[in-house]
Amino acid sequence: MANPTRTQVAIIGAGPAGLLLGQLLWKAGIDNIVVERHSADYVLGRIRAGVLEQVAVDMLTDCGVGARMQREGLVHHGIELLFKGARHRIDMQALTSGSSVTVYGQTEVTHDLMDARQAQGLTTLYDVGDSVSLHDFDSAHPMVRLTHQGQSRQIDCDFIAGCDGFHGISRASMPASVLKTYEKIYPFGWLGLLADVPPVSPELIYANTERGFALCSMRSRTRSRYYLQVPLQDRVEDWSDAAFWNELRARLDGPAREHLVTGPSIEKSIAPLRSFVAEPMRLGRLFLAGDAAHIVPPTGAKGLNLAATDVKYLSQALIDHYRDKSSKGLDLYSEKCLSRVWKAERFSWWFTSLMHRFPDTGEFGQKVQEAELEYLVSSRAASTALAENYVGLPL
Ligand code: RFL
Ligand code: PHB
Repeated sequence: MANPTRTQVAIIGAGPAGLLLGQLLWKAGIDNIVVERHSADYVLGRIRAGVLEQVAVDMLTDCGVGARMQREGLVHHGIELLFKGARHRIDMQALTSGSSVTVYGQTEVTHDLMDARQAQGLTTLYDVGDSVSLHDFDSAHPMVRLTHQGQSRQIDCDFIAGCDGFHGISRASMPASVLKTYEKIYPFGWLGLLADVPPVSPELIYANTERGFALCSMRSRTRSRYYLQVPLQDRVEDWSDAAFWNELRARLDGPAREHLVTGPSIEKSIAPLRSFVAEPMRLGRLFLAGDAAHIVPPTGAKGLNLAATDVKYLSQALIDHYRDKSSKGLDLYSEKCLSRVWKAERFSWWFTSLMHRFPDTGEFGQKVQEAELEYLVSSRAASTALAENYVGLPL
């Protein structure tokens, strides 16, 4: 084995949570190493989130990686809800005293963070596969072992940040006896398609239709991202581009149908929908952040944003530890994160329940859903509740 390497914080996972944490710590002079199961190209090839809350935008700007997002990100002041064939705008700006969201893809966020990390000469060990194991995080001297480019490596550190997503090793390394998990699986998935065609409308359209949910989103003025609710059994191979466009068209209203521009897909994938929380988010010197600790269904666009706020709390707690020798932030980390996480879980579950067709809902459930949608767009109080959750609750 090569000589042990020493760093202050070993970060597992080079997704947005891990890379953003690395950037914030570097800015504060805290040394860190990121280890990633896959290659950088593989990470960038996963098409995921598209909507950033202002908190996430501010974090990226403050840590010096916001320039391209400021230039290319699209600021959205509202969203549209489509049901019973008509569209209703939720004016988030008016309902929340001026808040907005920024449409800028997770791929771009990740790209900007990877570029910054490389320019700063920071160590990222890619392609470590399943070799990572975490040790002694219940002591003052945690360590990470892995194999990189055929060589066994040991990283001695003060802390381990588990930013390795839902299927990572970090949560799995915590003894089951100390973890309590909460989970809800939804009886459908989202089929997503990315294409270089102009978006059907300037703002996002969330559609509840007899044929199921649809979402019209975008990555830029020339690149669209669309989603369809599909049964869990569907496989992406079963969906030709033509079948996707036909089904999307059938779920839109007249004007959108007319404006829809179709084209070859760049990417197509199916994601199952899940709500999940693991408590606590810390054990000794191992801290979980982002999808490693919690999953929300994508309907509320909260997953990446929650990862960013976890990282905000964690970076601040680590900075306080090193600068002021204070352990308060570290001790409160799990509690502070979970308070925000559960509010986002509630919102994502509620918005998912409102916008999708559920196989077992029955006629009564269907009528109640319609009544709630009508109430939502006709009551300022109800619209405000949607708007303030969508743009992001205060920290
Ligand atoms: P990630 O992005 O999964 O990154 C974890 C990284 O850890 C690596 N890894 C390991 N590395 C080393 N050793 C191991 N043993 C490892 N195991 C795993 C993985 O390879 C990976 O690179 O988690 P992170 O950083 O916490 O980020 C979370 C976000 O990716 C996620 O919450 C969002 O994408 C969710 N999400 C959305 N969030 C939003 O805020 N707004 C949206 O509009 C939005 N839309 C979405 C979404 C997620 C979707 N899918 C596919 C689930 C739309 C979709 C369709
Ligand atoms: C996306 O653009 O990928 C996206 C946007 C809003 C959502 C989910 C996904 O609620």
